[in-house]
Amino acid sequence: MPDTPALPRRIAHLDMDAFYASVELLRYPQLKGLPVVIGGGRRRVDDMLAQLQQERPEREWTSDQLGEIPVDFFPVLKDYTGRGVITTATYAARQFGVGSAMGMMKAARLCPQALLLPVDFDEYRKYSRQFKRLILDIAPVMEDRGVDEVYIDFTHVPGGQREGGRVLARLIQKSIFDATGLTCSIGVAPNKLIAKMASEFNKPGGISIVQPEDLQTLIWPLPCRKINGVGPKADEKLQQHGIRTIGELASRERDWLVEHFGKSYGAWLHDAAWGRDERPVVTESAPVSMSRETTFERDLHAVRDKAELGAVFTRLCEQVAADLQRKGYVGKTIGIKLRYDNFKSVTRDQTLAHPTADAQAIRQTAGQCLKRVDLTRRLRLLGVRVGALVKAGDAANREESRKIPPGAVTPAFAASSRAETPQLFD
Ligand code: TTP
Ligand code: MG
Ligand code: MG
Repeated sequence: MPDTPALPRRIAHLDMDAFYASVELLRYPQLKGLPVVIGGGRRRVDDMLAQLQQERPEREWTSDQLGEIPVDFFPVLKDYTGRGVITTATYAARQFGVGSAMGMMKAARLCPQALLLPVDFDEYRKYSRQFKRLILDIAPVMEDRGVDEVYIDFTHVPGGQREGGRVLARLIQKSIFDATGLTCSIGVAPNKLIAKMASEFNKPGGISIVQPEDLQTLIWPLPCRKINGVGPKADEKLQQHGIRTIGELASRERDWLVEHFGKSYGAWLHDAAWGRDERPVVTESAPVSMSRETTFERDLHAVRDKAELGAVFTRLCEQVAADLQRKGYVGKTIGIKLRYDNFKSVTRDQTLAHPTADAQAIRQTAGQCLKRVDLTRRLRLLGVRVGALVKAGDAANREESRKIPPGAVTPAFAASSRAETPQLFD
């Protein structure tokens, strides 16, 4: 008997559609189809109801009537002033050119009538956990890639090979929609790299199947930037060499790419352009962030207890850095958390251009965050957090780690951190 041939690898990438906005529309179905953007403060539903009660006292407003709130009660983008940034926008708003990471004032010029809703991370995390649980019930080999996306290994799942994965993808979409009312898009391909690109092909609500023989027709026409791991810097450099599409990248000799982009990144670019990627789907859920915090024996004051606070702060940064290095992660969102003597907490974060696990770099950025909080009150707790983690050796991260070796502090960094340290708690 000949051996049964091994099944071809079928890897899915699933990404929720307009995730934060779609979760908001579950509580405010009256906004369906309208341009809506999510951003600005973290106003709570309770505050909104209180305001509603004040402005429209003719009836009682409770949290189970959110769907009855008149559309004209919601704030619109044109009335917004400030420096807030949009986290995401509904597809109706995207038609006006509005999207993630855009400043809200700019978005207001493009789509003044868009409704503006505050972010509610707890709610998004709740739905995030729910849709991932639903997937795991159907396909057990799943890799968590953040709040709204996962990779799923379809290879050995019943139905996972049928129509290239379309049958299973449809089942997962239906299961998520029936349980939550949320839609997602799925790409199924021979590996993660292509699956990630494919999930974007038919957003929202799409399924895209890519077979190895589709490389030339479906992948090569795309701009290099669509490769997860080609950032703006690498893309700019590729363009300087006249390489715009993945096909143009594929036509370059591997040696040429190595010569111009370094041994590791150059070789990786070549493999990526030829659709080669052997990374497994890793089920162990990767941490999203790592943090250290400490509650003081007695409440400390930023000026009077400056030395003590400064030392604690540095130690927390060193501990987080050590945690990251031990577990092999780097992260680029550096955050702080304070709790005041009145038990009110505040957090601030700042995102670096490159992920790091370096204590000094963390200390420097966390210090910047500290400048953005009120330090006149006494503090009872201080915490430092590094988020947006990626594995230190990930392909997606190679470009950065090549430019900034782990642990290295650029001269600019070192100089500014020297200048800033003494003023931190002033
Ligand atoms: P994405 O999956 O990139 O975007 P999306 O789900 O809103 O829309 P799409 O249909 O194109 O997938 O990001 C998931 C969530 O992460 C998004 O809803 C909000 C948040 N986010 C930010 O807060 N800032 C950002 O710059 C981006 C890109 C996303
Ligand atoms: Mg999404
Ligand atoms: Mg996503």
